[in-house]
Parts: sequence; structure tokens; C-alpha cells
Amino acid sequence: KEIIPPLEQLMVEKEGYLQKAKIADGGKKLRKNWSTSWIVLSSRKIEFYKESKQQAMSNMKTGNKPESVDLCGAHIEWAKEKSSRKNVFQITTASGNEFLLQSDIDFIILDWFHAIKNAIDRLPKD
Ligand code: I3S
Repeated sequence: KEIIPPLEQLMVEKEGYLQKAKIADGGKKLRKNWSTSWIVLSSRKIEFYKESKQQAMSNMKTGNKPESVDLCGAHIEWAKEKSSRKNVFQITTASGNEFLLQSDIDFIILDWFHAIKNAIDRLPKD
């Protein structure tokens, strides 16, 4: 039987461009590689698109999938010590994936930090 997610789960809460570096996958450290990502936050996940929003939208029709991050049981914290860049925070997922997100613009990174933290805090921890 098809499982239909509640509409609330599909709603986009925030979207925009940030600098992103994935630094661990399933607990295994990765070489840091910053790139611009189009980021879409909904109530229980974040999607990272490698392309611009426009490019991402047209790729969607061809089935090109973004990297999707489950926020259930995830953690978010500022991560000054993980980079020489300003305004860096880290998201760690329950599955041991680690992402750094960064913007040079203070209010942009603060808005993102609080939006993601609120989403995580509203979710069950497991
Ligand atoms: O934490 P690291 O290793 O100092 O991060 C830097 C590296 O990822 C570097 O790439 P190479 O490993 O190819 O040299 C990047 O170019 C730097 O941007 C990384 O440091 P920052 O401080 O920008 O996060």
C-alpha cells in the first residue's frame, strides 16, 4: 500500500544558497571540499542540490535526486574550530553524516541555524 506523507512534512520551510562541505559519511571522515549548494529545508529533512535552484528544478523532471538528510535525531552546533571561515555550523545526522554549512553574511547563517534547530527540536529524537 502506498504511504502518503502528511502535507505538513512536504512543505518547504526555507530555501537558499549556502556554502556546504560534507566532512563525514556514516562516521567515516571525508576530505573537506566546499561548494555552493541550493538548500531546501522542510519539517523533517534537508535537501542539498549541487546545482542552482533553476538547474535543480529542471533536473527533478529527469529524476536527478538531491542528497537528502533526515533531521530525526540530528544535532546542530556552531563549529568555529572546524574551519578558518567565519559563520560555520555543523549538522550531524543519526546515521553519522556530518555537514558544515557557511555564509559570510551573518544574518543569513543565523536564520539558517535557527530554522534548522527549530526543525530538529520539533522532531522525535528517534
Ligand atoms: O580543515 P582543512 O583540511 O584545513 O580544510 C581545508 C581543505 O579542505 C582545503 O582543501 P585541500 O584539502 O584540497 O587543501 C580547502 O581548500 C579549504 O577551504 C579548507 O579549509 P577551510 O578553513 O576553508 O574550511
